[in-house]
Amino acid sequence: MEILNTKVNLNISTGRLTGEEVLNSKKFIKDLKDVFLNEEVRGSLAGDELVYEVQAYLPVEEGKQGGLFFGNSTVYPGRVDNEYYMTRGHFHENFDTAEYYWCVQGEGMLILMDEDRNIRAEKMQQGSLHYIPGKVAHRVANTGTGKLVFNACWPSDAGHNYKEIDDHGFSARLLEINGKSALITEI
Ligand code: PAN
Ligand code: ZN
Repeated sequence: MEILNTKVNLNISTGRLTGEEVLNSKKFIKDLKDVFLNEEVRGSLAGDELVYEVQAYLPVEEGKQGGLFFGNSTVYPGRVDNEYYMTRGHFHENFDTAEYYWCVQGEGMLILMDEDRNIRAEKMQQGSLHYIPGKVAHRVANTGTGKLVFNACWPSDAGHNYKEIDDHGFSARLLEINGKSALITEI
């Protein structure tokens, strides 16, 4: 019997993945054109400011049925005008595929929008577990002062449909109003 070390390791305190097969991607202010409500303010911010980064472990080919992918996302604290730094958000390409998110560190909000554009949000804090059903778009905003870290697990045939959100956005935005976060229907 062969006993092997795993190729990838997860630091369960920090949520960070290590290993040669881990993919890394970063989203800077300059990459997020038209994502935030105030595009003028976004354009005036330093383009190389990091908004979020994602580590991913894809042990099987993307699109393959039956596999699972694992991710670690970090959303940095900050705002564009009064809108919190957040992920672009997406539906899954394979529409009816679900996903788990769980929060490792920080404070934030998971914004969920169903196919009829109904919105709800779930508070994220260390240990919060979020089941994202199929057919539901998902986006994460950092409402805290430190980084927000969450891990995720999703099916390898889920895929990402960003176009729908690029074209129509979410029907509500998480804004800071009088020092408090509020989910505001598109203004
Ligand atoms: C996550 C997200 C990650 C970044 O791994 O892809 O948090 O968000 P965007 O993909 O919306 O930029 C996930 O939901 N995977 O399916
Ligand atoms: Zn997803």
